[in-house]
Amino acid sequence: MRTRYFSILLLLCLSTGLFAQSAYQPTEANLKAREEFRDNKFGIFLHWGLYAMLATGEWTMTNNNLNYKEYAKLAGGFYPSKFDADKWVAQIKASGAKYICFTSRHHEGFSMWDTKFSDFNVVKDTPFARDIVGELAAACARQGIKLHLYYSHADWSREDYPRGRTGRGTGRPNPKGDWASYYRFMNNQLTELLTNYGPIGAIWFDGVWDQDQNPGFDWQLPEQYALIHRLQPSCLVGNNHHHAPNPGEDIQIFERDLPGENKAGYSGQEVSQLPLETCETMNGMWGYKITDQNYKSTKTLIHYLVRAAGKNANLLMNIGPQPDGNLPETAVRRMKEMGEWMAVYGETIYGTRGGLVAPHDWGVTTRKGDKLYVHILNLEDRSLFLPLTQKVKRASLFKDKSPVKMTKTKTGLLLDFPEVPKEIDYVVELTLE
Ligand code: H79
Repeated sequence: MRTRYFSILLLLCLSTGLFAQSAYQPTEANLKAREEFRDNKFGIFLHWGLYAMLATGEWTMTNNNLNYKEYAKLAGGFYPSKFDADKWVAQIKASGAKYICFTSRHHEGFSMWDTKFSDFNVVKDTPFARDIVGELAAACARQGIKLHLYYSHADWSREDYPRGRTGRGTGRPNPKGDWASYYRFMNNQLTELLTNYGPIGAIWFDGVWDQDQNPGFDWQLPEQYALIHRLQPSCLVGNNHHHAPNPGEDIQIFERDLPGENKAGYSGQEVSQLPLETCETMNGMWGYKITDQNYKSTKTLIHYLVRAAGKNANLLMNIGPQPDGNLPETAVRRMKEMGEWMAVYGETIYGTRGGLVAPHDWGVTTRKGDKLYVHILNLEDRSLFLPLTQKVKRASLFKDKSPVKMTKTKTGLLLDFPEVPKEIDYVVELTLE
């Protein structure tokens, strides 16, 4: 009996010891990068790979059960003659975005950089033979914008990737795969990405959900995250697994919903204290879809950005570049218009944190220093009551600093406007005591 207790005790000590050893402590550099990430507020997501050529989105391979050997032949025709990384970066910067998140390798398994660890890549396997991640990284560095890299955990082309919920009809033999080989492959690739392309702002994982129904499957994430942090301590790790964050992750990602909302169905998870980011498509698809011209209006896009900021989250807005290498014209126009708005109102977004008043249908608040910005997005009245108990020194219209009438009540503050707010975002600036 005694020996049994002893061994249980020993086991407990061992396991807590192991746990303590692997517990993630973000470095100073990482914590600083997290705050910069929060300050940046707005990024542009780019989904680009061979799927652009099929022009039906990035899930075509699995949705149409395309054979992986046939699919690989697309590479031989990949020649995006108009691709100009500097032009992309300039067009993206015009939106006011402070970072770009680029798909280095999506679920199709094609690598968009010069990788030694798979020939199924843009340099070795296409007539284009240019390192797209490399050109983009150089352009980002030249123009002073951060580069984040999306990296898929799931892979529909590799024979060593264990079969998951998706990509089941792509003809790969051996459903079991070879996990050790695949894990090594991913870590080798991540090492390349974090060694050869300068500072990478974040690694943005996606696809863990593919093994959700394989009981006991272990992605060995802590070691992979530790590798990333060892190579670049300030590189933020995010994972779009649709669950609450795991140890080792630096940001929490939401897909197609603002934190705390779950209209799309991927976001029932709790909202953590980590920096938050929500990604959304500018039309309806991530990868280029030729029939989808249903772009959100500039007003809707700005509202999404403002509502994200009000919830203390960043917006990562997606564009699917065309197979010819250009960004779609409508997307470029939307970015320009967002940028024109940000040039005026950026002060009320960048560097702010979610404000003191909870988000409402009428809008949100953001806060920076002694300023509380009231973003009125949807109001049919000439007045607005804020349940705000902090003392307010002054209320003015952000755009021209003209005074806004305010009346203190027992439970808050009543603002009166000369007219019903009609603008995209009617911003009232409150100066707090
Ligand atoms: O890269 C973009 C998309 O290709 C990828 N993530 C964004 C950023 C993505 N596409 N769809 N989804 C994610 C939704 C995932 C749906 C899921 Fe499922 C529901 C994953 C698990 C449950 C689909 C249905 C896959 C398995 C069942």
